[in-house]
Amino acid sequence: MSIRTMARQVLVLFFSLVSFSSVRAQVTYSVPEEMPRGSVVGNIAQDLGLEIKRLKSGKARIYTTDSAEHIELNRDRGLLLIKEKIDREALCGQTTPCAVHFQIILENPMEFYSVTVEVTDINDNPPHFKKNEMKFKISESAVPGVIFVLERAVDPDVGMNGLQSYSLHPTDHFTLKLQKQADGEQIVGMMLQKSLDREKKEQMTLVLTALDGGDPQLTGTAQIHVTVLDANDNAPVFTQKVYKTSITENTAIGTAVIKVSANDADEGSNSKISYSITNTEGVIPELFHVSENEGNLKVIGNIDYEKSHRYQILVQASDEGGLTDQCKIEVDVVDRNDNSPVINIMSKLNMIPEDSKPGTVITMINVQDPDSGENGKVYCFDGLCSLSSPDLEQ
Ligand SMILES: [Ca+2]
Ligand SMILES: [Ca+2]
Ligand SMILES: [Ca+2]
Ligand SMILES: [Ca+2]
Repeated sequence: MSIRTMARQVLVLFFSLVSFSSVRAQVTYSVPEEMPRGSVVGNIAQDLGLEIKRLKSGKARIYTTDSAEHIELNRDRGLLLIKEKIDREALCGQTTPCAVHFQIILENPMEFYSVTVEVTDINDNPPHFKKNEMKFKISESAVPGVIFVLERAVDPDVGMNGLQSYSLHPTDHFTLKLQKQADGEQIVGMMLQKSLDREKKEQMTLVLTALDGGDPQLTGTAQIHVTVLDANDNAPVFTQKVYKTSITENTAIGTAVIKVSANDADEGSNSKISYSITNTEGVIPELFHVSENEGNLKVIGNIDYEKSHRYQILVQASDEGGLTDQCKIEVDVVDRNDNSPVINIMSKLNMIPEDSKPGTVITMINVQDPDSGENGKVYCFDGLCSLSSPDLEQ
């Protein structure tokens, strides 16, 4: 006879005999989950007031409709014992209280007793996160107060052994934010409390800890990796506010004069710098050009000392987000001896009387040289104005 057929017959007998068999008592026991096989649940003979010989003669046995048999009856000792280790979480999940119900059946005469074994929870599960790593990419321009939802932890235990609280570390930029929903579920979030700065810290790792209330307390952790995305919050900065250099006049077109340089603490296009001359008036744009990408200043026109001794060039550095800085290049022009003296006869006598005395002025001449310094000094010599200057000697 199969066990199933036997069970069905016993059940039929219950219904037919229930009217004249008697339920003497109802017994309840309480055991913690995870007790090892053979552990004593209770002295059923004593608690039901039955002698061991009655258990034997009545062929006392357990009847349960549950296919899993967690408890067994030891007739010789009159004890209920753990047959299979009971996992409260597998048996009842989050339902409380958790109990196993069965009957003890005896024959001659027929009797049955209801037994309830309540299974109490032990803290045998730490809270855990399904994914123990969470990744966020957050712009450094994110405004404090914004909340990022985190993954919740799960603890299959119940009551105080279940999930109780969370903690988040470090808290220099983010703080933990817990919000209870209408349905009782909790939303776990981290709130930005202090602005991020990619230029100071691009990556950060926080640890979210979930705690239960068991004794001892168990915990589970997840790592939160935050990548701070760049915003264009830094303007370019020139390495010098004023650059000074000099060139000789008539410098060949295309000659490099000086290189200016600016830095930008941002990244990517937020730090890509282009240079340009901002003087709009005067001759500067016709004489000088700065290369957009490198900041090289070159001569593109004729530099003439006699027109200007010094040029002040304003150069702007802009990043692609439109932030700028400005510097000044002071270019002194060094004179070259590029002008010969010019002699102009201001007045002269066409005829000289033969008795003219030595020292008589016969011609007034004007000698000019536009060069400066030594290059502009003119020397005149006697002997029909054989003029000489450093120019003429060259
Ligand atoms: Ca737990
Ligand atoms: Ca448990
Ligand atoms: Ca920038
Ligand atoms: Ca930035």
